[in-house]
Amino acid sequence: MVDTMKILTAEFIRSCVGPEQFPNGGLPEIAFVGRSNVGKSSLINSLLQRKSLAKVSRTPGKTRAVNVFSVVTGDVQLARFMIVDLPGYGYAKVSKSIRAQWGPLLEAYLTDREEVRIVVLLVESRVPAAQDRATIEWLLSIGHLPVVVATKVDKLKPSERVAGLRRLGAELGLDDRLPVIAYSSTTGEGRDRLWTVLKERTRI
Ligand SMILES: Nc1nc2c(ncn2[C@@H]2O[C@H](COP(=O)(O)OP(=O)(O)OP(=O)(O)O)[C@@H](O)[C@H]2O)c(=O)[nH]1
Ligand SMILES: [Mg+2]
Repeated sequence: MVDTMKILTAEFIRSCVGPEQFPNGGLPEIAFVGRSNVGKSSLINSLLQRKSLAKVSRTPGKTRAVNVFSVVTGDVQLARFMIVDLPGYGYAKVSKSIRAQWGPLLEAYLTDREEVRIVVLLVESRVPAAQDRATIEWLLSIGHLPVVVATKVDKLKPSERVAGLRRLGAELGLDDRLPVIAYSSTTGEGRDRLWTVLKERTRI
């Protein structure tokens, strides 16, 4: 059966530049992390089937705050929740002062909030960053088993796909607990699979 998620409403709530601005509604939160330009905002739009809810940019470092969206779906398990678009890490061209500001914000968000139910880590299919592996280790160390998504799979040639995704898993040090979900925001590939995994993870 195709597990298509019906999105009833998806709204931008707030752009937080400090922990005091994080929402306090107590709803479960699904956080999206990954390096700058990996495709986080595009994937959120694709998942929610909204064209430009989250701002997409060719310039890495576009999302500099913690952007929160509220979502209502037609699904009983995952009916109301928040989607959180986190600033991308590891982009050298952004000024030091801005990086010094968002690093602690990202850390405060991921370590201190009980509402964070699932962390989705995005890595680029063709170019995993050295930092991605360190991020996985850090997330595990603070108690989050991330859902790992390989973005922009439309850029892989069909002939490179299987080997490419396998190599990616190996480079990231992943095992059976952490399968990689191949995703393309351009074609919508992986959308149903990712929703299925998110629903499984929130079922307690
Ligand atoms: N071909 C292809 N391009 C993509 C895909 N997803 C995103 N892109 C492109 O990658 C660039 C960055 O996308 P964003 O969604 O803004 O990336 P981000 O991770 O939110 O970036 P920051 O906010 O800077 O951290 C844009 O030019 C997108 O059009 C995809 O699935 N396929
Ligand atoms: Mg973004």
